[in-house]
Amino acid sequence: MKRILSITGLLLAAGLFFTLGAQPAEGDPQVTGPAFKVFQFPQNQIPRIDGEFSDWDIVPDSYVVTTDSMWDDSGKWKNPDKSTLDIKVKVGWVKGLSRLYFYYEAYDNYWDFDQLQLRNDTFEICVDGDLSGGPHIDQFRANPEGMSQMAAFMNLQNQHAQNYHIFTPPTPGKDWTMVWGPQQWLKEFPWSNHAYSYNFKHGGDGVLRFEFYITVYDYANPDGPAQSVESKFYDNKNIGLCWAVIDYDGGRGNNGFWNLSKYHKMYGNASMERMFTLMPLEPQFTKTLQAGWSFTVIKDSRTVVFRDETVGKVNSWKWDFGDGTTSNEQNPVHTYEQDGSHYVTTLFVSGPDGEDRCCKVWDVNVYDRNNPSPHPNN
Ligand SMILES: [Ca+2]
Ligand SMILES: [Ca+2]
Ligand SMILES: [Ca+2]
Repeated sequence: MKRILSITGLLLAAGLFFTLGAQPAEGDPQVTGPAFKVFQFPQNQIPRIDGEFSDWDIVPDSYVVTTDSMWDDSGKWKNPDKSTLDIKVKVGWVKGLSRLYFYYEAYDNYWDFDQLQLRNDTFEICVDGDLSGGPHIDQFRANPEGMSQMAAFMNLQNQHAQNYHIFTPPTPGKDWTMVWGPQQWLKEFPWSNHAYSYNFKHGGDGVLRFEFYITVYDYANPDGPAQSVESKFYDNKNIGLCWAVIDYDGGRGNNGFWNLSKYHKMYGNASMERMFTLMPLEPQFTKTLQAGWSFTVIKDSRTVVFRDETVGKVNSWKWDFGDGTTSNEQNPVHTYEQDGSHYVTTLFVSGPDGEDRCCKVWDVNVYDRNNPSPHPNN
């Protein structure tokens, strides 16, 4: 009898593994389907985290992810039912920061937030800024025989992908989120910030609106941000991101675990997240022609490699190096005759959409310490 029970147990466990633990396979629509889009805010229009949401109006509808893209993992609901939960999410980024901004709007028929514990209506997010995939919670560690769960918690949990349980809204007096790992600094300002707006009490129905940002790490060290590596964000980068809404509606357990992934275990295995693309600026936020350039000085020389970084169509370039000489090459290499720290260097471009220029004052400094020039330009 005991043996039969254990076989049944094994079969049950195997069944659970296949329904909950299977890896996304090649050809799976979750893997091959189009990526969701992360809106790029212009640098002078990033959201202010203040509970006022007009800063999100510039995000086009094509970026909105709704309840219709989600599955209920708990088995209670076959299809999304907007009478129990209806959400709308916008995600944004801005060039120069490794932050993800979120706008979260949700209708719930029963807002459950009266307990000082994990139980709370929750927006759970998992993010994997370099798409490394793989387990990021202790119980999914690869070597359970060789490493205790607590050691795995300290050495694995939340490091290469991060999980946040965000309370929507938090029970009064409770912190806004549970960061599931030993990196509690992640939920502090300036690594994150948040603001809610709602007008209901525990047990009531209504709409909650919420904006927040998080900072994404390829490696998040428990000791703090100085020991950690922020993700690098750039146009068209694909990242891993997923969320679930755990909807408590007053009963004993939850009344739905609405997941953007088909794989329940996305909460601890980044390979089960969804793909999101950090989009370039929408055309209405870009100039058709924007001159730009960067440079590198060859060490201990007066030779400078200039790189054109103009955005837009260009027919002709003119560089003024600030020493009385010019060039019409796109990416010139120029050797200054005099050492100097006061050169004013300008790139002029023209094309079918007009003209532009980019001037840098005293940025280009050259000094050949082995062979200093007799008449430095300063
Ligand atoms: Ca705002
Ligand atoms: Ca509900
Ligand atoms: Ca609820």
